[in-house]
Amino acid sequence: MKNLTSFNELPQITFEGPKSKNPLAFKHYNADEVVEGKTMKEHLRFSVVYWHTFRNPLADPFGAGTALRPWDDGSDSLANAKNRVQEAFTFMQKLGVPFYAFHDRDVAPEGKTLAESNANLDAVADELEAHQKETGIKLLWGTACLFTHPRYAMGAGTAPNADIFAYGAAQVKKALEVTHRLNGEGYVFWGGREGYATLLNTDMKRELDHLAKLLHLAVEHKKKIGFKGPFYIEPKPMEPTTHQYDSDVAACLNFLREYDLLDYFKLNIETNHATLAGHTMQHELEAAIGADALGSIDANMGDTLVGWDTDQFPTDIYLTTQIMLRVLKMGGFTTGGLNFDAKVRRESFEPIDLVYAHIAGMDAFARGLKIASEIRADGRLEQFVKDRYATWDSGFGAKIEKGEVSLEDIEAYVMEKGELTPNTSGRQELLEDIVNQFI
Ligand code: XUL
Ligand code: CO
Repeated sequence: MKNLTSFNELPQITFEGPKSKNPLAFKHYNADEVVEGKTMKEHLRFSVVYWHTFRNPLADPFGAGTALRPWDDGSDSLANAKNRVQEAFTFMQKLGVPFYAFHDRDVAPEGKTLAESNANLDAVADELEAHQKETGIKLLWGTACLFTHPRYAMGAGTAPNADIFAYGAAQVKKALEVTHRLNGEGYVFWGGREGYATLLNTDMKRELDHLAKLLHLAVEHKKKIGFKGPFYIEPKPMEPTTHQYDSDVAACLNFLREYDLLDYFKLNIETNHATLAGHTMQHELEAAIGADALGSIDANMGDTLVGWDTDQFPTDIYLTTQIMLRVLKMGGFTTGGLNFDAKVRRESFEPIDLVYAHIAGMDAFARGLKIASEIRADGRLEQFVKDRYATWDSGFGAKIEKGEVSLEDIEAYVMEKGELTPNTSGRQELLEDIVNQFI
């Protein structure tokens, strides 16, 4: 499939099973296969991102873009933007992906004024709406790009200049309305430049107050226009800022709680952002699930040897297994999904690489789902964790949990019990071996 000029030339990508050697077939993702009572399609809710897949030229800080995209004339014209919609939907259809996601400026060109940008967005939204109707493909979430244009060099919601804040807020208004019009299941806030480069020039408290103000304004507007989907905050600790305020799940939850926003927001958690924050993806998912705030996932992975957001396609089976264990544990996605916020390598510059990359990610998650489900059916891991906390299930532990004892009662209990030693092993190595049995 070299020299592909349009995704129209592709065959429909179908499931051929693990033995297939056809690079244009799924080996594990079988959309209609039922796992734990739902089809794979319903569990995984895959989504293609407009920005990396259709707008990223594959440049890096040391070199120009390499991507060959024969359907794209490289111009910022409205006609080119509309033409791209056609290719994007053909691509998603051939892969059988049910959702997509976009920033306002990915789909439509920025105009000379906000009015012009809004008109461009409306014109492309007409195309998107028509293609959604025709194909049944849905919008997982929309968002406003508040980080590319030079006006946002110092942030939008946290800009030191009130007029820039206002511009950003106006852009959010429009992006939210277009997301609503296209029946988006959710709406994302990723604060790429909502942070600082140096504290020497920054009033942190004031900036945080402003960020919360922007989010409250958006909540008010969402109610006004009747948008029912959740808002998501997407944590990331840095890049492009030195410090991003939404640095990890715990920081986001604290911010949302402090500013009374928790009722309206869940989290959109991205693997490579978790690792940049010094956490595993599992950690971030657990932190969000514990607060009933896991909304959606930006599915990608980083490179352990490279210290930036490499946004690679998630092909690591251990990772996808760990993610799917958590998604199953929380009872599955509702409005969220697995959104491939991932880009092909600069070396993978042909159109067909976009197809291979998505097949790789979808197969890796299909395996993760099946493995996670087997681990759950086996039950040993879950039982181990349950047993580890058994002393809280009855007796004095249960009384502490229920709040029935004071520190005085506890002291008396300990005096009577006498000295203690750890009496259960953590068994990490055994547990890792159990996981390996399924992978
Ligand atoms: C950047 C990133 C964004 C958000 C949407 O690292 O992940 O693409 O997902 O703005
Ligand atoms: Co993302």
